[in-house]
Amino acid sequence: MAEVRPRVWVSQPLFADIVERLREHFDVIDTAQVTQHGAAAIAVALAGSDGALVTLNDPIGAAEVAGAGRLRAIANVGVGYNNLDVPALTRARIVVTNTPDVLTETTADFGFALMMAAARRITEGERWLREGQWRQWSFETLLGGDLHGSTLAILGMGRIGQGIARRAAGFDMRVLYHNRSRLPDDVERDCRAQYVDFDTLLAQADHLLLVLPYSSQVHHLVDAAALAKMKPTATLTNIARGGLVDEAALADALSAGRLAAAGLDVFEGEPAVNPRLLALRNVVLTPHIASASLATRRAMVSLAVDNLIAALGFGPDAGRPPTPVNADQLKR
Ligand code: 8YV
Repeated sequence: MAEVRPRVWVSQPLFADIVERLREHFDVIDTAQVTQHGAAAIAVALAGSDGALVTLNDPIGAAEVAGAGRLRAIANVGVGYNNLDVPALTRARIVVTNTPDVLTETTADFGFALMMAAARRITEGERWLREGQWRQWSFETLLGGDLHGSTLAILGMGRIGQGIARRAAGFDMRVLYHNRSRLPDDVERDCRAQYVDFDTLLAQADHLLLVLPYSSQVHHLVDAAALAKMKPTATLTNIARGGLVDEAALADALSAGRLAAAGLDVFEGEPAVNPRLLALRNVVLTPHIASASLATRRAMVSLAVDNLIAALGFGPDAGRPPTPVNADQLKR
């Protein structure tokens, strides 16, 4: 009788040469085009699968896995995994993995770039020039805020936050941070960062950067009240998740001059963007590309493939995926 190979579902096109490695062990059901799968389609794809390689486009919870009796592992391509209901997947005894570390430096680079673009009005200036509005050089055109010597405020001081703090030393910035828990002294020293409470972080920020994981507990953490505590000359940059910011309150603050500028790589309803933000000049908008260098996106897929192979009991790390999310919970 022919051997029955486990089956895995790859939800999006993800570097075919890397995904190819899955075929050594599994039958692979891949996806030729970027697809916004609905809940029913995800449930059907998971129903006959032993594992899945998914991205932030693919929300998966109890309903999607209810009929997936064979499903043992979901490898998310991304460090953030708020698309997955991890408690529900853990209850269903499904291993969840993510892709930390490999994207830290690339994402920190981008956070810095976005913050600089917002503060120094780079995309606004480019648009103005392309619109043919630059008719004469003038001393007071597009005056922005400085990065060097300013106060960088980082909300969420995990790996990416620390990467941004280390970059700030080169710009002679004072670094403040707020985090669920304070970092050990040696890490604070290494990052030259000082822990402050949330309100102090808001009040003292010249440039506030959001780098914390999203969960329902921090939904709209940056709301009208938080924005009102910031300096009108400050900027806000979000490379974490759109749901952290009340976009209507942000648009109010930006249009009223109560905040100088914003840099946003993530949006609450992405890929839809709040039309009020689209209409504002003092916001730099990018389509969730903070980790999108070629090398890093390839490294993310490679790590996710390693995770899936190992989680399904194959390869050199069989049974021990390199970067599990719920290994401790599953042991209980
Ligand atoms: C990914 C991200 O591109 O890693 C994350 O959390 O937001 C991005 O780097 C995205 O998650 C792809 O699924």
